[in-house]
Amino acid sequence: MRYVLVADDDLLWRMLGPTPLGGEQPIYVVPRPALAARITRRGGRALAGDLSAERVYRRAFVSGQEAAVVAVPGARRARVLAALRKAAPAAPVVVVADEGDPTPGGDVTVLSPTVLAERVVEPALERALTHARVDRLRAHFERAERVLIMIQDDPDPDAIASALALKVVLGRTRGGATIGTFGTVGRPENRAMTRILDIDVERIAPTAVRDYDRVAMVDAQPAFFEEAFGEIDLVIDHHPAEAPVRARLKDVRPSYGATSTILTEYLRAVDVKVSPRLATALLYGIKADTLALERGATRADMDAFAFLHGLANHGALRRIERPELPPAVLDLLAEAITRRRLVDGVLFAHLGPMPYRELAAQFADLLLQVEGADWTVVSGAIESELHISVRNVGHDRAAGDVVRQAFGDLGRAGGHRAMAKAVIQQRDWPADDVAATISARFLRALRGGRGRTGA
Ligand SMILES: [Mn+2]
Repeated sequence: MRYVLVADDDLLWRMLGPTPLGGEQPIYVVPRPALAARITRRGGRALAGDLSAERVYRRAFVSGQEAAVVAVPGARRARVLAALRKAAPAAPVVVVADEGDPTPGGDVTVLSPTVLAERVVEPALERALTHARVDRLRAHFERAERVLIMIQDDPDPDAIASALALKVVLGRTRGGATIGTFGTVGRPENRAMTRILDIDVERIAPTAVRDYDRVAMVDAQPAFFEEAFGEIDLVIDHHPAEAPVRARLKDVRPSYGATSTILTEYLRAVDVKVSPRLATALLYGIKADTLALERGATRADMDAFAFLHGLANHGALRRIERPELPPAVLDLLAEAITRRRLVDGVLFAHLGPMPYRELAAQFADLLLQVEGADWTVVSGAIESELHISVRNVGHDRAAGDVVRQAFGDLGRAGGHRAMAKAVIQQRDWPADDVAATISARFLRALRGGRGRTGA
């Protein structure tokens, strides 16, 4: 589609230049031959003629279906539109007009200069600012031999993806920088992510931090760690700052739904090629942190999401999001299903000893598909701890509140609206019949009882 750009000065030419629009170079229609000559000299296409006469438009429109943009001020605009319409009655027309201008009437779309600035000038400015920011951080990390990119203790997809993206932004692919955590990647989806996308997350000791020349932190801030950090080199995060962020360079944007969105903007601003592997990681990071754009996602998150969606490997993403159950746990699941109890819409299942700590959460997700189960409460023991995972399908009581009320006096308990968990030391557990005690306490809390007295 070719565009016909009608203006009585060089405003449109200055803004848009000779760059193709809609796949073809646009043609400028201007009143002064000198301006048309200047546009042609600079590589554009232009026609000069009386903008209020039909003739110039007969030359500009070839098919009559070209889209026209008209940027001519108020008084002369009506005559310009009338002449244009005679030559190309079917052409879609966009008029650039001030908010106060009289409506041009007829079959045209009006675009205010403010909107033009918001859609064209602001994104370009933001991109330029981001470009400058990336240049600064590249310069800061350029000479470092050993670079550490720290993420939280139980790294989530947003953190893992952001760390991988920062490596790419800094031009330090495999081996050039360590993605480090003091903890381990726990949840099965997150383990699947690192395995399927081949991302190395290294467990490091707090004392090892000083072995690195440069330390960056993504999706977290130094104050979030129990271990003391001195001033580090870089923090990129979307959590609100709880304490002044001690870093030479920092980019903290609490309005963003995911740190992956910030890194996606970095990659786009400097035109780094985003591989399917990196796009998949970042897309999953944004999905996980915003519950697929349903929670706390902004315009920026949606833009990044749309950009990454076109580049990601969706087969890999499906395999990550539906983690496989190791065959060894199927017997456990079979037993749990046999011993399940469904009471007032709450499905209880106790696994007994379980092979890894995320299994209770995995089964709680799975069993929520059972008809009639508005809640699932799945428990299991590992090492010295009892883990209780709770899910609901949407309820007027938040899962986190109910779990805190039911088990808060015994150990760590809490969570969000739809998912929560409690972790209790077995020695603090008040009774022998674990399954019966869990259901009694949970139901009492759910029905509004205080759940504080022992079993
Ligand atoms: Mn995050």
